[in-house]
Amino acid sequence: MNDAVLVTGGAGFIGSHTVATLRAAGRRVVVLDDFSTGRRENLSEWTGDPQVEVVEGDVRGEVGLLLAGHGPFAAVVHLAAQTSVVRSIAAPIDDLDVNLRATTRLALWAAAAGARRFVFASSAAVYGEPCRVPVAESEPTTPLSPYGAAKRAAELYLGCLGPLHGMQTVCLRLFNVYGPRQDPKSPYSGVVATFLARARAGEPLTIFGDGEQTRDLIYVGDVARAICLAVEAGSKEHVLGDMTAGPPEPAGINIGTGREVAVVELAAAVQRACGVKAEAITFAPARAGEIARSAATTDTAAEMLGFRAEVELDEGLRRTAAWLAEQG
Ligand code: UD2
Repeated sequence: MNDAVLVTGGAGFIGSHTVATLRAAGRRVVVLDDFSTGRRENLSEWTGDPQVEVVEGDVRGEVGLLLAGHGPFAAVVHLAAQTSVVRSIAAPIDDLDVNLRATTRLALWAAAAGARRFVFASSAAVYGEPCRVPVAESEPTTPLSPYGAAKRAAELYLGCLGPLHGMQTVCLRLFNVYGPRQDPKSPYSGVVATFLARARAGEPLTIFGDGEQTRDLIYVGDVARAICLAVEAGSKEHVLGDMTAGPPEPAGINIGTGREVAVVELAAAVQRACGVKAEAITFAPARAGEIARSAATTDTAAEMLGFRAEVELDEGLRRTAAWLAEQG
């Protein structure tokens, strides 16, 4: 049997797009998801596909028992996470349990189970307020939240566990991901999902602060492609530095577009995508702990993975708005 790729959090927003990309590459996929935020509908496309197996379970649980009989696994893509910065501040120990402890346990299990590669969803949050924008991977990491600190600590754990246990580890520092299947209703929703849902409902968009703060907004399909490249790199003539000899340098790879978009600019683009009026914007006080600017350098991803983002913001917004329209 074709060795599988395990995708934790595979029923989630980024996870389900990752399953699609891996299936398109001919991979057998095993999804592990506890369905706390993931949705079965996100996987409905593969109902009856024998190459996609879905296991319900928590990554903090006995993963070896949960996945018995589903291997062998060529690689693990670890996306199951506590994804909210705000929640990590309110409940740092819970964040630590999921984002660091479960990640470390999963990596140890994966190595023992014979997986050759472990791809981890890290975050731009490891940088805190970047010294320079666009921020390069070699810049200092000074996370401002337990979320960012746990992601950075997980990178460090993977960086030493990989060579110790003969498994290649790749940490992808995801910037602001948006696209279809991102939940617009949660209080922790990303700005794009929130803006699109409000614009479609004819409600004003609320900008926190003056709206001059910037983010690097990357379409989820591009992120799923980067993840798939990280799984395949090296096995298909991709150049992945000296990954066969040890962990890649630097410890994480930025996954962004390199384009800095101000929140005011995004609001205007969302209104264009939904055909609503520009004056429907209100301003509210800036959020606490907000960073001013964020954008990725993209050369490391290009060199190590052969990855560059392709979907322009207007096109990504159009696709996301179309998906929201289908949801009714
Ligand atoms: C993102 C990630 C977070 C972490 C962090 C790293 C999301 C949802 N969150 O947080 O997980 O990786 O980056 O730095 O991707 N905004 C408004 N109005 C709204 C909602 C948001 O003005 O209704 C602004 C917000 O103040 C911020 C920007 O939009 O300046 C982006 O906010 P966000 O919550 O989408 O993401 P961010 O960058 O805080």
